[in-house]
Amino acid sequence: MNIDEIFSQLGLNDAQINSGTLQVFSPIDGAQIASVKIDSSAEIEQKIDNSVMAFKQWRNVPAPRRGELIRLLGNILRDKKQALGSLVSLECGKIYQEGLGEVQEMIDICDFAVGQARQLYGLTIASERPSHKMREYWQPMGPIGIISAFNFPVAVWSWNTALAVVCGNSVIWKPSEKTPLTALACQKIFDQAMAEFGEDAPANLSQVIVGEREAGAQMVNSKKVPVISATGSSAMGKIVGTQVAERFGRSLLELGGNNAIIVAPSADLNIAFQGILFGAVGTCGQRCTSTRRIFVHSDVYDELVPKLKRAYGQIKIGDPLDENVLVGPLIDQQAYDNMQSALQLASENGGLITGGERTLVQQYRDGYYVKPALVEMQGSVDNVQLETFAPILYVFKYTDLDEAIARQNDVPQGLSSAIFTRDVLEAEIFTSESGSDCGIANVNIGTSGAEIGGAFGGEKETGGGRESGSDAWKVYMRRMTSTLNYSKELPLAQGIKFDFGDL
Ligand code: UN1
Repeated sequence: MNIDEIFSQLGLNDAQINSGTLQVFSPIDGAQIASVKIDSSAEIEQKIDNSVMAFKQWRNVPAPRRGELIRLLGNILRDKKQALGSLVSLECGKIYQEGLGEVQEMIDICDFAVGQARQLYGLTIASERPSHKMREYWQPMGPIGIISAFNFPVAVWSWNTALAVVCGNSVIWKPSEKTPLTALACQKIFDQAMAEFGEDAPANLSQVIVGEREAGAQMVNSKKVPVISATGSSAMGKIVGTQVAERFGRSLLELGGNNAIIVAPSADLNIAFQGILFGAVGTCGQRCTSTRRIFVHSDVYDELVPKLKRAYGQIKIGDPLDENVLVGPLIDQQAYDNMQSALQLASENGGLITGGERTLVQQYRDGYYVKPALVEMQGSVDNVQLETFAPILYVFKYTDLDEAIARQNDVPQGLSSAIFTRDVLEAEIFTSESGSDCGIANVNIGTSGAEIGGAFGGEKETGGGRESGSDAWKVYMRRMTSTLNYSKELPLAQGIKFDFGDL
């Protein structure tokens, strides 16, 4: 599918993609593929007001009917999977298979949310008073602000939107300034679902704000937006979380990871090898769940690590739309520079580096293709604290499981983690209270590629938020506790007597 076909299948017309000042480049070759209009501050304010209006209407539509809109959205995504998957590849550089996978995550969360629309359950609670009932209601919150990153330019929006919408909220989305085209395409798809749905869907139920950091900040600081869901770096999340807290808003933060895999002596090394490779080099190391560190037991180190090094030397790097390619480009030069600085530091600290250099320079002068780097850390450095958003895998040796778990946990971030072991005791320890401290702790599965059915997110500087599956829907709703008296008396809780006598 060529670029014009992609745009036309996704309904992106010339006026939308060639009429603004925000230039959009494809990381494939650095060529400009569009220039889109940036929203002014007044336009953003208007969109926020529109969202409040849409919310006031939408909250009254019964939840199962709201689910119908998301069912339609999922169906259109099924139809447009190839086109949207291609645009994801074109705009953020991930390989086509992963672009398709990302759209599949959107479809999956839509299916999940449709079911959820009939399950917004609250508890009924036994009252301590006679002839009283206590129950919980879950009510919608209002406009939900979504800030997303370039690396999952569409799935993260859908995790938030599918649930927020069935919960009765409106949404406003500020995508990464590096990937506005996929956002505009999603808006088109959403509009199509709205048109098929009928008149009870209010205008502006979902809107996109195009802009840079200040555009997001305006939404973050608006009291009209009660929930902000932000995905990106820990540095960004610290600012967003603080600003939202200052106005007593609610934030859902999904920030950096520094994810590790432990390879135990009993591991099936064949699947460990595959899990490590996918986690470390997949998406060119630009997932928040990418594998950044491995702790390999000394008994299996000499079998596994040389095999990984050989694979690193052979991995097919190139145009992400070529189906033989496994590793596409980094997003931009900045990402490349950051990678080189991290490797420089690793080398100064005695790290033994395989790969890491730029490649395909002749072919793509403005595309930043790199050989994934594997760094064997020896000597005194027994951990790496910083997340670099690039394919760098730090390899460490260990001998004692408790010590490996302690090192795995001893970083500021707490997103994803994994152990490869066939020893059931080790597996249980890893997922116990004294095991991994991350939001995700897998056994015989790598750190990346989570399914949408589980709650997704992590602890510490990862921000503590959970989105997508399980009961993550609750973050988009407020809990109302209601006690109802069906007697002719007014007994007080805690047995308090408050006798007025005869007045
Ligand atoms: C992200 O990188 O921001 O678990 C999200 C995964 C994907 C989501 C990653 N399902 O790798």
